[in-house]
This record gives sequence, C-alpha cells and structure tokens, in this order.
Amino acid sequence: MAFREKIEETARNKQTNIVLALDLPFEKPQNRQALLERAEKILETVHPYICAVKINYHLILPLGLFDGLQRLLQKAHEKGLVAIVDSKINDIGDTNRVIAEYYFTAGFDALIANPFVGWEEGIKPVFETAKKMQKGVLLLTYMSHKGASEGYGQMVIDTETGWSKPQYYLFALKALKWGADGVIVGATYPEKIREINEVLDGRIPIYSPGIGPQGGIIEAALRAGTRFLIVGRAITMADNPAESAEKIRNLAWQCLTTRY
Ligand code: O7M
Repeated sequence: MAFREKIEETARNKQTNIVLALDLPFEKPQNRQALLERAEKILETVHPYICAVKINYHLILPLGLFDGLQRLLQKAHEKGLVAIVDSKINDIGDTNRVIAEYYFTAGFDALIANPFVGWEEGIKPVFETAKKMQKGVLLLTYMSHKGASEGYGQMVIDTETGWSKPQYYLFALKALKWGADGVIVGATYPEKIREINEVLDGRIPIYSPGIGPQGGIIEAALRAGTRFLIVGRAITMADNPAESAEKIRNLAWQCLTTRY
C-alpha cells in the first residue's frame, strides 16, 4: 500500500492523527544503548495513541541507520505504525537520490524534503525513487520557528510565471504539481495553514509541528486545516508520555472530527 493510503488508514482505524516526533536529548556515544532502550520504551507505551513515528537526527546520528535504528523501525512496524524520516533532504539530485535510497531501504515509509533546491537536478530524483519504491515524500512549506519568515515567508518572483508571491504560496503550488504526499506547515502559524490549505484545496494533507514548547495550539492548527499533528517534547519529555499522548490524541481527534 502506498504511504498516503497507509497513514490515512492507520489514522482512521486507530482514531488518531498524531505523528510522534521521537526526539530525545543528546547522549554521549557510549550511552547509545540506553538511548535506544529509552526510545523503544516510549514507543512501547505511546503507540496506541499515534498513527506514525517521525525520526530525526536525534536518533539517526547516534544509532546509525542499519544498526539501532532498524530495530526501532521494526518495532514501529510491528505496532502497525507508519515511519517517517526527517532529514529534510536538501542537496543536488544525485546525492538526494542516494539519501532517499538508503532511508527507504532501511524501512522508512516516507521522507521529508526541502523544496528550496528546486525540481531539475534537485528534488526530482527523490520523487522518482519514492514512486519506484512505493514510498512517500513530504515537503517543507512553512516552518514553525520564528526565522521561517526569512526564507519561507519572503516575497519572491516565480521564475516560471513571473508572479510576485510569498515563497510558501509557490511551494504549495509546487507540492501539487510535483505530487507530494503531504506538506509541513508550522502549527505556530494558523493563518499560514489556512492560506496554504486554500491553495491545496484538500488535495494534499498538511502536517503541523510546533505545538506545546514551540507555542502552537492544537485547536487553532486543526481548525485552520491541519490534518496531522507532529508532536515531540510534549510527549517524549512528559513525566508520563503515554498519559500525555492520550490527552493530546483525544483533544486533537475530537477537534478534527468536529471541525466542519
Ligand atoms: O514538538 P517538538 O517541538 O518537540 O518537536 C517538533 C519536531 O518537528 C522536531 O522533530 C522538529 O525537528 C520538527 N519540525 C519542527 O519543529 N518545525 C518545522 O517547521 C518542521 C519540523 C519537521 O518535522 O519537519 C519535517
């Protein structure tokens, strides 16, 4: 099954639109076994409340792709979760293709890429590789941090149409044109979610990180049009991650299913 159907089906069946950002603080290399065990324990207790797990450099770097991380991926898949790798691919096409091949071969169902590199000799090989291997590609469209306005928010002149538009608006159009499986828009900017959702016209789901420690509000993001919430520290650093995940899931699902 293709990524997009897989995550929608999992979300529907488990009644959750939460993607867990399984990020943990820095550990010395000699403590990597303990780091892996901590990550596994969180996954073990939190999995009933999430539809997917997103893995970032926090674990890729210390655990290694074909070593500790594969154990974690196997566990995620055994629990029926979808696995997304968040390395925000951002290089020339040939390099991007190799990065995508490694991540998909390791077992990830989807990856995240940065549209700033453009299509030809940029992101095109990532989409080609994903299509060949039945995997998904999510594109950054407006990030959650304050500095996002300096890149994703700047007014630019589109080289193809000559239009003067905000960068994120053009990225949303490119996501449609390139056939992305999702776009990332910070939960900290509900007005951007709304605007991008209008451009996408319901054809591509929005994934929003940034609730909790970054200041985003669950209800505001979902009402603006977010489909999936990406949640890290509000769960991983909670005294009781399962309890926190359950609360966030219940609120988010209720919001999502009653917003229309
Ligand atoms: O909930 P947090 O703030 O602890 O973690 C958020 C996660 O989402 C963390 O893994 C970030 O790297 C990621 N993220 C953002 O916080 N902001 C963005 O704009 C984009 C991402 C992301 O997931 O990109 C794919």
